Amino acid sequence: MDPLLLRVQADPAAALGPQTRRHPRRASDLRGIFQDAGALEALIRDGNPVIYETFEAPVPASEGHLMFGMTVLYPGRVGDEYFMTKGHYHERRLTAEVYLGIRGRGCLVVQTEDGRSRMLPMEPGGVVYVAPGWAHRSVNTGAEPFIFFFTFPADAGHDYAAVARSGFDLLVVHRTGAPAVVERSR
Ligand code: S6P
Ligand code: ZN
Repeated sequence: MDPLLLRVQADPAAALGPQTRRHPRRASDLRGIFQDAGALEALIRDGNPVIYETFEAPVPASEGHLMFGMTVLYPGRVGDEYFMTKGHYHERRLTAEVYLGIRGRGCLVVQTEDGRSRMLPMEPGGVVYVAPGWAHRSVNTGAEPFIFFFTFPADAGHDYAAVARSGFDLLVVHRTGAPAVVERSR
């Protein structure tokens, strides 16, 4: 393919051009990730909103390429947990990823298969390096859409099943008017 020249801005579809691939995730796609299953079902009955959408550049998912794009994670909560992405490991575990905050506020929750976890706050201009082997999930802790840029080896693949089995140990919840990080009770 030819080189691409794009502008990172708060409107991902415009920034990434007409070939952008958009992947919306609705509340009904997120069963099993929030602690309060009843609150999620209520949200599904109440219009089943898009919780986040990913916009990917038209890059082949093959060796040598870097996939890149932007995620827009809308504000809101399910019970006391902020809206968040499903989260995944890369299928090829030894592949990394870079996130750059563009708009809004949030964080990345990351975790390894041997049980280490961290919460990394993100704001516009902040860069997070997700090292190889760390599962990652983003969380919108603010009142406006949280938009970030990402790039990773295009053939990394996504393993959602491992995260679905173990969950993340850290939860980002709304407590007395502000975000707080708590350990999930088992
Ligand atoms: C891909 C990268 C992001 C996420 C997106 C949605 O490696 O980490 O593009 O795909 O933020 O999250 P998820 O967990 O539903 O793929
Ligand atoms: Zn990833």
